[in-house]
Parts: sequence; C-alpha cells; structure tokens
Amino acid sequence: MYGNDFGVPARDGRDTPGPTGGTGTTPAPPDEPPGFQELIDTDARIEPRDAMPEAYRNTLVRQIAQHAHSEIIGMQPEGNWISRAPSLRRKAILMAKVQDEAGHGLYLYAAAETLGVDRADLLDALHAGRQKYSSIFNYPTLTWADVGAIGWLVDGAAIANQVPLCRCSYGPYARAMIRVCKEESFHQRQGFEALHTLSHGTEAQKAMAQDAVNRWWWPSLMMFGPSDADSTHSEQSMRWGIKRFSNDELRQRFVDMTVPQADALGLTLPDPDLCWNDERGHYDFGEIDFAELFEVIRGNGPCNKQRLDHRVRAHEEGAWVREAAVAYARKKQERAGSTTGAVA
Ligand code: FAQ
Repeated sequence: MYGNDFGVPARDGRDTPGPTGGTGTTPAPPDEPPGFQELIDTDARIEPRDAMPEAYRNTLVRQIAQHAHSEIIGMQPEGNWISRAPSLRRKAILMAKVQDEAGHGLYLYAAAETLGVDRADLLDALHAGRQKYSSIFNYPTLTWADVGAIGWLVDGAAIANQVPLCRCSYGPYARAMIRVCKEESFHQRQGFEALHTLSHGTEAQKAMAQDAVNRWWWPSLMMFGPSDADSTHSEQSMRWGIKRFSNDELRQRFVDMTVPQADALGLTLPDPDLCWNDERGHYDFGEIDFAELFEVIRGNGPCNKQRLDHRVRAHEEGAWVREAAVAYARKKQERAGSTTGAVA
C-alpha cells in the first residue's frame, strides 16, 4: 500500500501511456511495482514505507545527498566573511543565514535517511569525491559585496530550482523543501537589501557591487545544470515527478525574475545579449560556457580543493563532538531505562 493510503487510481485518460505503460518514452524499470507510475501521474506522494523501483530510490539518494552536501559546503564561501562583516547587524544576519544552511543540510540528510542510507556513509562519499555538491560553491568570495551577490543570485537561483521540489513525488523530500524554501526566500531578500545598500552608496561601493554581480551571474546560471539536450537524468526524473521542470525551463524562469531586480538595484547583468523577446514572452540571453561548468563539476574549479579539504578537516576535528553526543544520548537512555525499571 502506498504512503497516502489511496488505492491505485484508475486511468482517467489524462495521461497517455507510453510504450512501457508509463507516460513519456523512457522505459519503466523491470522492478517498478504495479500502480507506481499511475500514482505519480495523479500527483500522489510516495512515502518511505512504499515499494519503489531501485532506480527511483537511487536517483533520490543521489539528488538529495548532492543537495544536502551543497547546503553544508555552501556555508564556506559566506562563512569566510562572518569575521569581517561591516557592522554588528550584518554579522548577526550573516551568522543566522549560515546557520540556516547547516539546518537545511540536516533536514536533507534526514530525508535521505528515510531511503535506507546512512548519513555517515553519505558524508564519506562526499569526502572521497564519490558524490558531488553544487558547482556554485567552488567560486571565491573576494569582497563583502559577494555576500550580497550570493544572497540575491545564488539563493534566488536556489529558490527557482527548489520551489517546484516542494511538489516532488517523494514525500519526505517535498516536505523538507517547504521549510527550506521559506528560509531561502528570506536569504534572497537580505542579499538584495545588502546589495541595494552598496549600489546606492559611494562610487567605490557601487563598483564593488557591480564587480560581484559580474563574477556571480554566469556561475548562477550554471547552477541549473547542463542544457536539456545534455542532461542525463532529467527525462526520467521528470517522468517520476522528482523534477517538475527541465533545467532550461528553470534557468529561463530565473533570468526572467532577475532582470527587473537588477534594474531596481541599478546594476547591470554582464551579458550584452540579454534583451526582452516579445514573441517568446521571455528574456533572451547569451551562451553559457558549459565547458566551465563541466570543468568545475570534474573538480577543477577555482576553489574545489580548498572547499573539500576544509570540509574533511572540519569533519575530522569534530569527531569528538559526535562521540560525546552519542555517549550522552546513551547515558540518558540508560538513566531513563533504570528510572522506568524502578517505577515498574
Ligand atoms: N553542480 O542530468 P543532470 C543552494 C551534475 S543549494 C554540480 O541535469 P539532475 C542553497 C548532475 O549531478 C544548491 N553538478 O542532473 C544555498 C549529474 O551528475 P551525475 C544545490 C551538477 O540531477 C545557497 C550531471 O551533472 N541545489 O544553493 C550541476 O537531473 C547559498 C548531469 O546533470 C540542489 O541540489 C551543478 N550545478 O539535475 C546554500 C537542488 N548540475 O550524478 C548556501 C536539487 C548538474 O550523473 C548558500 N538538485 N550536475 O554524475 C537538482 O535540482 C538537480 O540535481 C540539478 C541537476 C538541477 C542540480
């Protein structure tokens, strides 16, 4: 029985079955339980206790783990500026934001664990380079304005990508994303506000804001992944309702949302081809250097080594905290056990 406890819905003719019984052209895996695709097609949620094809489980583990790793590695570029924030107010806001990212990582590791994997193994896979994290966090934060640009552009791109994930077919991931998106939305606005202050400040402050936007714009567009033609997982992930829109659709949505915001900031986006296309009802934009994206994904971005080395060092140095937490939990459990025993 599926997690929503509905029976398998009858086909209502809305979806045209593909050659394998599901919609689209991707063949259904041989271990797909009967009724599984139909549930997804009617927007029902799959829950941890439900039968699911191994490939569906593996796709979710890959994506959720990569997402969780991105949240915790993503603490580093901005964390770099906590000690140098220009005021107490900015410092307090930045500390809260970076802590939120750690929290997002925790929700996501917890969601991944509902699929039968262990958080410690996922971290080992990250540290050994067997699992990825988002390309965006391999760029350096050179000035204070980078903190504003990350909030505005990186969190803005994350929201465009993640709001549809609130409707992901896998219940625990979808539910985690609802809270994550609320917090990302606040992050995006604080980044916009920080940049607005700079872009309406002195000439030097405005130039610093413009420089940060010049450096973060193209990597932010790359966050959405390769173009649809080169995306290996999109078709299957969309068929399974894990992804609701393609990489290019979400990238376009982000561009359309961001161009008017750049105008409001009084900053220019570094793309001479950016212009409104009346016919398409969208902004046209220039070619993305996907060769750069693939190089960064392969581990050759400006900060890949630094980010991973720092992460491994923090993990090793924090081993005593994890051991102490486990010992404390065990002690508490034993004490609770002996108290219950005494009462009984
Ligand atoms: N970076 O077939 P597709 C945040 C890989 S959180 C690295 O299109 P898919 C919050 C992909 O894994 C940001 N690798 O893949 C924050 C696959 O490799 P594989 C993270 C990438 O999964 C803000 C291959 O390329 N967000 O920002 C990237 O269908 C500020 C082929 O690609 C999420 O993870 C990339 N950019 O679509 C935190 C959202 N793009 O496994 C701190 C959830 C692609 O075959 C501060 N994830 N690859 O070897 C997703 O929506 C999807 O996984 C995509 C990729 C859209 C990222």
